[in-house]
Amino acid sequence: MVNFSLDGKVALVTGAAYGIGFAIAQALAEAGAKIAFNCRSVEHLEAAKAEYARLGIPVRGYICDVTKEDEVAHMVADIRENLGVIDILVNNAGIIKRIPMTEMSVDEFRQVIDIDLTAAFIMAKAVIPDMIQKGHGKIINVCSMMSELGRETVSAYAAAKGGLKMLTRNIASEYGEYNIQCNGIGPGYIATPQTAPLREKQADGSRHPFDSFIISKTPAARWGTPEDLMGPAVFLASDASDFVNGHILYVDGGILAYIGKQPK
Ligand code: NAP
Ligand code: GCO
Repeated sequence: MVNFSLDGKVALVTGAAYGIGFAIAQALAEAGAKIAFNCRSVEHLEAAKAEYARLGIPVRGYICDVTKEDEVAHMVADIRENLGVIDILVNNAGIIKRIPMTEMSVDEFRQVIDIDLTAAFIMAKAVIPDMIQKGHGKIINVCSMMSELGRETVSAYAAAKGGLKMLTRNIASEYGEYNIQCNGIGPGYIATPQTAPLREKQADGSRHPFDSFIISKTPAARWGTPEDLMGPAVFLASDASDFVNGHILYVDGGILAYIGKQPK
């Protein structure tokens, strides 16, 4: 019998106050896991706790910046003490800066690399020793179309998400023998606050040109929703994926398979 159940598992989803992280945390909870999550703003934390409560999902929420090793160590220790050893880590927290590369400061570039790539290293490093001791573990890194593709203005983000794909493969390579699976989810274009500026209506009420562009690039002919990531996340967190390691599961409505619409 295929086992998708997460009963008795402890999951930490970073940046799960809203957007993709929230949906993934909800899915893991519905599959039986105990949930911990973090974000940086108290306002986001409180709003998220209320939303999880409304859905009947018990959570432990933390104010923790994933780029700060001491804050991460404190959070991981608190989860171990109050919920148990983390079985499932989802590195979801991330930001984007859309700035042409020649106008981007080194500090801005470094901030994106710090949150979108270095933090996944910090988080994984904090949980792997316990996973080795326990004899299993699942790490899911939230990658991107930009793990494979480039476009104008997102140099730092693409560099970080490309790096995250390789960090994923390296964790799988280095810790697979300890029954730790590290895989990526590569969302396509998903309607969340991060992509809201790309979907803003024009003054005349028409669609943003980037919005129309994405619809035409996506065989499914729509933006993804955070809910589209729920099934893939449960699969990669469960025993059903125990021989899947170092894989990036793209959940993109077909974007990466598609050459694009031919001109009329
Ligand atoms: P979002 O709506 O902007 O949510 C980001 C979450 O991360 C928030 O909860 C935010 O809360 C938290 N966060 C940001 N920086 C943090 C930090 N340093 N420490 C802790 N928490 C932090 O983003 P999203 O669209 O749901 O994206 C989630 C992930 O999926 C990101 O890694 C993103 O790059 C990736 N992704 C998104 C799309 C898409 O189309 N939306 C596609 C592919 C991949 P606070 O602000 O309170 O910290
Ligand atoms: C952008 C977008 C993307 C998406 C996503 C694609 O400006 O191109 O924000 O990078 O958020 O990561 O998979």
